[in-house]
Amino acid sequence: MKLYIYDHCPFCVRARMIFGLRGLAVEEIVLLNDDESTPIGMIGAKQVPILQKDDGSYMGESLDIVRYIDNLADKGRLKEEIRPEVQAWLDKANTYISKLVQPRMVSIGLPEFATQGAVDYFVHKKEANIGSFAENLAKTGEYLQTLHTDLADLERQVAGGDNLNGEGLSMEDIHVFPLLRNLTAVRGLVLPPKLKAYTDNIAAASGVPLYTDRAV
Ligand SMILES: N[C@@H](CCC(=O)N[C@@H](CS)C(=O)NCC(=O)O)C(=O)O
Repeated sequence: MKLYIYDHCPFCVRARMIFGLRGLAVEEIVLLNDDESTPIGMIGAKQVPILQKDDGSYMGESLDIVRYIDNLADKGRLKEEIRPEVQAWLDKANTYISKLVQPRMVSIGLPEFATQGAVDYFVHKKEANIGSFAENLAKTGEYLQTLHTDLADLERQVAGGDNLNGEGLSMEDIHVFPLLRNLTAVRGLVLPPKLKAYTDNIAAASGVPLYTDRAV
């Protein structure tokens, strides 16, 4: 199977996680960010992740891919339940995380931004949503203050080291880890101890590396 991704894409991390966690092999292919024709040719939309199955057919939508691979692997099933407290955290964090993460993604050597055209495409598209990257970078301290308060809340929900709910892998892990992983690109981020151990453990178990060593 082949998985078409951008390295920075949190939805792609969901799909990458399930392969690693369930021990199934997949070939990861990173598209250039301004390559519209490849994904549109596959699923009719400029969007990743895209799974190409062994029969050649394509599947978009990260959670569909996660459930498909989870069933295929047949090594237990992810619990669907997301605790209301965790969902509330995701809803809040998702209102500002992209302001911290997106401006950094173009400067940490990711393969989807290997050309200037790909960088320009991303900057243009994302600045239309979050405003100037430079202004957002200048507000890092302010955003981090909010984030650290919110992470202290999430820390109270960490019930296990290998999975968030303490009972086994679940959709909570599929939703939360990709955000924490991308936040490791932010210099100055301090994860509380249980979240730090959890993030390190899921990175190791899933094979999705963190950005800690290139944080800016
Ligand atoms: N609902 C989709 C969302 C996927 C998505 O939004 N992917 C982003 C990358 S993070 C994308 O391809 N956006 C188009 C672009 O960046 O031009 C899923 O869960 O797979």
